[in-house]
Amino acid sequence: MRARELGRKSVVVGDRVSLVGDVSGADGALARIVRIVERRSVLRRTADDDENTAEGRHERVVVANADQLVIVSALADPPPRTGFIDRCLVAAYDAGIEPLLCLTKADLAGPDQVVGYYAELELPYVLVRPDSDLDALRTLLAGRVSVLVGHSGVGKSTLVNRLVPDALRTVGVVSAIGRGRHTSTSAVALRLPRTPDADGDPGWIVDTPGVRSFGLAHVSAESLLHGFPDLVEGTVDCPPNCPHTPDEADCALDAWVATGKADERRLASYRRLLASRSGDADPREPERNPGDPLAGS
Ligand SMILES: Nc1nc2c(ncn2[C@@H]2O[C@H](COP(=O)(O)OP(=O)(O)O)[C@@H](O)[C@H]2O)c(=O)[nH]1
Ligand SMILES: [Mg+2]
Repeated sequence: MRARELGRKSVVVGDRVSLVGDVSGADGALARIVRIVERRSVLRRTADDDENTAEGRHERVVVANADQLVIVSALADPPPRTGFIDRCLVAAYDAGIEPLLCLTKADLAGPDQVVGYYAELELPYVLVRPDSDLDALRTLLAGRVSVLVGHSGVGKSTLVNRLVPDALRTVGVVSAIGRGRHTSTSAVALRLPRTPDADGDPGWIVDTPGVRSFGLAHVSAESLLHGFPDLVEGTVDCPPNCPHTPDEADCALDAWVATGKADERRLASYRRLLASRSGDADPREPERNPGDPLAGS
């Protein structure tokens, strides 16, 4: 239980805490959380993008002390949404944790389209198919705390069950619109099992079934840009306090993509996120970029 002196400060998954009381771990043992150790990283989200709404102002910490954000995206069924991935990259940068793209259902479609979109970034990725061994992924997870995020239906629970056979995460059914069934909502940390051929700490994964996406109302425009490292250098020639919006005639980003320094779809995606934060984006499909399979359909 939480000590009264912690007040309303909440303990989240990943927190390191000090305990007082019976720390034997035996059935019925009672200990009190008296201190939350300073967090090394904080992954946050707001319910909405717009900080002018009540939802947008409601910011919460999802996971503390994570090292890596594993963005799980299917290559098909449901199709990948680069808008969602871009949004996760911003959240990872804001949290100070490293992104890893995990592309599932590689048996159904190839990765070229998605990987090509991120060609200018040093974004590590792994491919997962039902019959693939998970060695490459396990290596990237070893020794760290990794948070898994992804839309439902992408195969996240299937993956967690393969990584941690005791986890017993419920595997859902992908319906026609590509959404699986939601069965639980709170984040849970799972210790990865030791493998015979690897020594050292296999790491932890944190499954976040309730997190469908990251609202970014708490992220400043400047931090938002850092989720797009391929665009950062392009802003050097912008006028002071350039908002980087499409109607800003002197924004240097248009020339940056026109001369091939970055993919124009990335600039469009950045501007869509900027717009969603000020509340004037199309709210229907905020995570779909033109060029994504099924975009606009
Ligand atoms: N073809 C294919 N199907 C997969 C793969 N991984 C998961 N699935 C299927 O996708 C559906 C949704 O999986 P689930 O793990 O519940 O997704 P979650 O909602 O992200 O947790 C299930 O029918 C899985 O059997 C994969 O690599 N390839
Ligand atoms: Mg699931």
